[in-house]
Amino acid sequence: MKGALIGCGFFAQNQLHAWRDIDGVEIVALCDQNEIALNASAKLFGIDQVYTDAQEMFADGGFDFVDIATTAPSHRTLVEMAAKAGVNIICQKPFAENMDDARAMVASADAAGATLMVHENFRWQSAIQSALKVVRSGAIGEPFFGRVSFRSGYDVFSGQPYLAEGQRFIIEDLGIHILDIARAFFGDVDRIAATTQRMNPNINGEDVATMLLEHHSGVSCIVDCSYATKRIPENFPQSLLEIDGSIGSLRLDAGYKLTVQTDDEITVDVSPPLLPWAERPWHNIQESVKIIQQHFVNCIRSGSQPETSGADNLKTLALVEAAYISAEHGRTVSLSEI
Ligand code: NAD
Ligand code: 89V
Repeated sequence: MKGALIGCGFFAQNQLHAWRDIDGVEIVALCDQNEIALNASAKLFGIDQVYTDAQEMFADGGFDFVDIATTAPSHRTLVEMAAKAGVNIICQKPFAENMDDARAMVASADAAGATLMVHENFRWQSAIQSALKVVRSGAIGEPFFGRVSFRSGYDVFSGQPYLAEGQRFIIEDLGIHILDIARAFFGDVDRIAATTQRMNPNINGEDVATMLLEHHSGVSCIVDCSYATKRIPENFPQSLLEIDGSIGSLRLDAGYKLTVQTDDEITVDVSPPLLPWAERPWHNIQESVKIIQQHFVNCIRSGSQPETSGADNLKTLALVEAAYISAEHGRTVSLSEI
């Protein structure tokens, strides 16, 4: 399977490493408007076919899928270009800047018969997958309460300076992952209420968000995110879980400790492996990149829909929109409004 990648920036390096690890896949073309970034990645990964214009890359073709690793403002144009070229698509989160764009992108891939998956990787982290396996097995019974929590003081702005610039920050960039984890455990959401705060005076958007989700399944779930939390040890980038079920409970605590409590209590270490190209503390995210990309390849090979397909991700993106509306207007928002 041959692929092309657009956007050779900060995070794409992980994606390029992970593609190299996946059997039967080769990235044959690279594109970036920034020639310095383009040439650096081409040299590091030994890729000869390079473009500063995505249109030219699609016109030349020679690949079965495209990996879109640019930031959100370019996603709609690039996804529609890829659909027109008839290739399968994996696109980074946030999938789109608004729901209209996101719906149009899903429709364009559907019309072309192309697989469209969103690189929404947090639910694919191995510690989260271990917890999902326990809950889906019924070991704690029917869940009725959840908390998915991400609280950190890590400086994300030095690697990703654009995160300090937007009017929106933590829900759109990080909360989107945490909301998606809540969906993976408890399914679709009927209503959401959210508050936001900005603690860091040097950024434009909110860096704290506290959300209450009412799932269609009846589960109440708190999703809380902060990049203003000073704590030792620093937990970046771990998502922590607390889930209460009818016959037991589950916790994923800091340090990747997974505890399942029924009549007995069992704690296991679900630390992610440190891949040869990975670096702490990012290794948790880096490993999930390989897992999600492998899932994309498996789905294309078997003709099945990815779990985090474009269509599925509309529901995660709708939660982001609803959370901002809720925080702005101080009211509970029904997802049917979005
Ligand atoms: P970045 O700014 O470092 O890199 C983006 C690159 O895309 C830049 O080199 C830019 O020149 C290029 N680009 C932009 N528009 C283009 C176009 N139309 N054609 C060709 N090249 C174009 O950004 P980043 O930090 O690598 O983030 C990229 C995406 O990855 C974002 O959507 C971000 O939210 C996401 N991200 C995801 C995770 C995760 O865990 N899933 C982590 C970090 C970042
Ligand atoms: O995953 C992300 O999108 C990153 C980070 C973990 C730093 O928030 O931007």
